[in-house]
Amino acid sequence: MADSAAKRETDSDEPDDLSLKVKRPKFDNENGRGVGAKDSEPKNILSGFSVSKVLSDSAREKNIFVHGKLADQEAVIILEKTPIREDTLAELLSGSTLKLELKNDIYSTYRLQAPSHLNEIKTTVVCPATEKHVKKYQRQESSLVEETGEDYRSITLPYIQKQSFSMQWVFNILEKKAEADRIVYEDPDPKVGFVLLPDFKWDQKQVDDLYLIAIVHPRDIKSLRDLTSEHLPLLQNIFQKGKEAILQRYNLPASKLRVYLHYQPSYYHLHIHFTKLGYDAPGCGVERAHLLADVIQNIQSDSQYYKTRTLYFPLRADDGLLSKFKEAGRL
Ligand code: M7G
Repeated sequence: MADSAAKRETDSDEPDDLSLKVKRPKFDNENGRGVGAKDSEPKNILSGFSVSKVLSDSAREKNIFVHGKLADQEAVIILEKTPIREDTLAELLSGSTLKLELKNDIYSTYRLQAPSHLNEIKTTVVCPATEKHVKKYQRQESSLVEETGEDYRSITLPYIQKQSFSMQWVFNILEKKAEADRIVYEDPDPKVGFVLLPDFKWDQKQVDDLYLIAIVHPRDIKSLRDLTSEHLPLLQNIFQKGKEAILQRYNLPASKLRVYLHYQPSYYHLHIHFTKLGYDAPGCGVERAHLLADVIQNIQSDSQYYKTRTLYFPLRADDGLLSKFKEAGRL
């Protein structure tokens, strides 16, 4: 089993020290479909982006999701301000320019202009984006759906077989055609193996918002609904080795991790989310996240647990699956 990437990068015992050694992310090539990664882009491909609509934004999370066109293709871009890192504080304070805004008694506010390398915006580009991508990022009301095992077979399964997102990016990772240099750990076994790597939501600059995903090697498991006791060795392997690899690489013990599956996921190829406990990761709420530890126990007590149980999950107002539940009189 390959665990070449899962080795300690420093001998320090301090998680924060280790986080500073985490490798920098790299972007894929310009049209977003490429499989290579480069340290720097030769030109700013976003200078030609024309905005059609802001899909959502958040002053608190300091991000914005924008739909538009990039070289005549539909695109979604996500811009997000990144956390201020303790290890850059000294440089930030000494290397910036400071403009006074107001002074009143003991209080003063300033605008601090940081050196450009400390003032980056994490940018994600989806291009060409499908209508489904645009909907995924559009801020919308959600409704909680109640899905019995029978609903899954008669409503959800036929829908996801026709409508789900392309899984090309997943296959590129499994086949080392993309993001190969980002792999933290791999067990190549075709039955119980998986690839563990940083989720593209994580910029890897600090462990505070650590977010990795484990993508399974078997290609026939769509989601939680497919899991039975046959998959226990796979799930236990991911749980055990994923936690070990994260301890080795990021010095973060299992007790600081939230390890879970989404139901419904966006991508119907089984994958497990590893996020840092305390980080309010998108989609970690009880209406969508199922702890891997619970999943394993539930299957141990009943192999058919996830085939038969009623599962609850939120669907956005314009999700086609919600219409199917309405048409079937289930909402
Ligand atoms: P999900 O539960 O299917 O859907 O998780 P969600 O996106 O609604 O949470 C898929 C996970 O894969 C998410 O956490 C995504 O951020 C992540 N992800 C998606 N894509 C397209 C990529 C990618 O190309 N590379 C990496 N590393 N992660 C991705």
